[in-house]
Amino acid sequence: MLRFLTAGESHGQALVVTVDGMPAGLELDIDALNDQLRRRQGGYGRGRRMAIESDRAEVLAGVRRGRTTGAPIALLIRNRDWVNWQQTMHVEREMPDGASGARRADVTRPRPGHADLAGAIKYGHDDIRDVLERASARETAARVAAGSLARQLLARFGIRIASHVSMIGDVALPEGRTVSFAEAAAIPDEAPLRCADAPVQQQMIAAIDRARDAGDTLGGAFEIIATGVPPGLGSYVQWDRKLDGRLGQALMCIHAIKAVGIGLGPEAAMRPGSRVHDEILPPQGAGVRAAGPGLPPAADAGLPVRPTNNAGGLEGGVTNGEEVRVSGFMKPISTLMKPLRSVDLATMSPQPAAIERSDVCAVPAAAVVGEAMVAFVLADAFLDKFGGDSVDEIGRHYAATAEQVRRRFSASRAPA
Ligand code: EPS
Repeated sequence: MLRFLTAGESHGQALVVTVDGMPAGLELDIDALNDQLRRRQGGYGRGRRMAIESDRAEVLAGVRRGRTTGAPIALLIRNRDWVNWQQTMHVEREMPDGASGARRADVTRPRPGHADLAGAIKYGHDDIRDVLERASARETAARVAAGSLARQLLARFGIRIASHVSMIGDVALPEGRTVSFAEAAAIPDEAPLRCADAPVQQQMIAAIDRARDAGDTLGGAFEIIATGVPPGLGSYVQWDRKLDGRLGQALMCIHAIKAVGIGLGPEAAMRPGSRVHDEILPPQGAGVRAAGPGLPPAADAGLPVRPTNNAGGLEGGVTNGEEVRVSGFMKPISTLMKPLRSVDLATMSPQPAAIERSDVCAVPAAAVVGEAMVAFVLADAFLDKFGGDSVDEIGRHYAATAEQVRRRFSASRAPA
């Protein structure tokens, strides 16, 4: 239903993204969208590039007088670094007159862990720059822009998304420490690593400093929490409709993500069933709870109570009305200032891997990208269930379903 495609090279002119399937009548908050772009640029451990960029989206299509029209939405994010790269990245066959920046030598020594080697083999490139420019995580700025549109649609129905960084290298939140949605949402965007625990965050910063001093890099983990998610998104009836599978894909396809967990994640495999599954208790009053000021009734009002949420809000690939919790695990960035062994593809001789300007750690940025991807998948599943061509139409369907769920679990049916 909802889909997006991006284009753009890391040091090309711009990133572009087309979002198709957004309903008509959504008020677009461009400042909120740009705030998300700014959040993605932050985090301790980022490299010098982020001092050059100051990402802002320009809306080219699909919005008129501040509202979506139902047409595809096209957004453009310019690369400010382009002025430094025109001689290397020009589109024209010959170098255009007046092209600025430096003419850089070909990249021929693939970095282990990066798309460099696999991409050069696949597309037959001699200059690995043809691979790395598109494989770069710069592309995630476009995803955050697309995700922000999805997020604005979800917010219209009381669904909100936050994240926090739970691990950098081997420095992690203590075992069993659950971060509430409110806690994650209250972490200031300026917090160096957006970790919910200040002393742990200090240790994480020290770990990044040590890695930088050693010419090394660090990965880590983050958790995305979505609250206000109605029950019934996704389905158990077919493999490609299971929402946990779709969320897994949405996080796995973020650069450098190597594993995804839902709720307890891998921990669930180590515990007996009695310590994994979330018990079901009778509903506690079936009052109609508004999803927020001026919003329709929450679709989870009056549901049976779940004392725990180890399932991360998903059972059988279907949302159960609890918070959706998804974690992403990121490997360390592949560009090492103290490079690993590689081979020069021009000569096939052993050589250290290429060194490109890069980040030491980008886990906080990946968490913001994760929020965007989760928002996008949730919005798609939301439209799948409550679909319509305009926000008003979707709202009517949503309100009717919420009422039906509320009646089903209403106090009159519950034992005294
Ligand atoms: C990246 C390398 C660095 C990062 C970049 C991703 O860029 P540069 O090579 O220009 O220093 O800063 O991330 C971004 C530009 C971004 O916007 O996130 C890489 O090789 O993937």
